[in-house]
Amino acid sequence: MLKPQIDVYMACDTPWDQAKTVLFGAPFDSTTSNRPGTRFGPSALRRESYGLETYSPYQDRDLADCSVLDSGDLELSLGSPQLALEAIEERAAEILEGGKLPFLLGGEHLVTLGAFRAVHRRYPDVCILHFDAHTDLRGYYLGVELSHACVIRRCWELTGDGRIFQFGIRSGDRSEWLWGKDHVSTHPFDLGGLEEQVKALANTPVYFTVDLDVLDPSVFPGTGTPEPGGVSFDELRRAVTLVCSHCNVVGCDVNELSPPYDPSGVSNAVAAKIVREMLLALEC
Ligand SMILES: [Mn+2]
Repeated sequence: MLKPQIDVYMACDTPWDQAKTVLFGAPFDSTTSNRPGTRFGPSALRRESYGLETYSPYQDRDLADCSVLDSGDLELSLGSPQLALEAIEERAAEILEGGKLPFLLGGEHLVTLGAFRAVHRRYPDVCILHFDAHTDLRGYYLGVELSHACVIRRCWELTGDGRIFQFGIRSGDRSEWLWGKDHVSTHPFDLGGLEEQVKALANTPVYFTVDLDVLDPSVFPGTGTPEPGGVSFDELRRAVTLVCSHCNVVGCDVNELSPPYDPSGVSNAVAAKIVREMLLALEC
């Protein structure tokens, strides 16, 4: 069920029939292990978007010329990851059935699994490009399978080996790194190797998941599990633009903005601007 809509991301008010890309929020943070608060991410990001321009001088494109609908936030069962994921999957499937691109705003990273299930059903050969500080490859975390720390492992159960490409990773349990060597492709510490990977995926549908904690915490402190040693804003901006303009992106998400941990509000602006650059690059 969608909540009554109050705000939309700037200029993203295209009617459903004409929309090519549909934003939807999943304000869910129930499995967050360190610092909760990402449930406030989608609304903070929308509000902050009004402090930005719709025009991007980087891409010489304007959101006012794009066909994006912000369809609001899902009303999710915060006590049940299973039910929350089902609701996210159902919404992503509706958007795909309408011939549109689902663009999910988290929430903690577990929300990716809901959207990815729907995308994978429609595109069984889909690959994942995954930007993150963390591997998220645990089999279980604190005794549960449905955890933000396990989300990419759950996605791998759908894709199988050789279809997940991680970038910026600089944290994980030793067992996750060892397991990952045999099953996924992990580019540690930064976004090096992305251009080659994008070229290699030219004819493949791609699900693109951006955990904003791939950024250095000095740029982006507003997140649940900050991990020093991350990339700069401009490195991430260039990378998301490359992926969104050159890959066949069939679903994407931006997650892990947790506004309470950045009283300056700058993290909200960082997230809103990354979303703007992604939307503009996807539409071209
Ligand atoms: Mn992370």
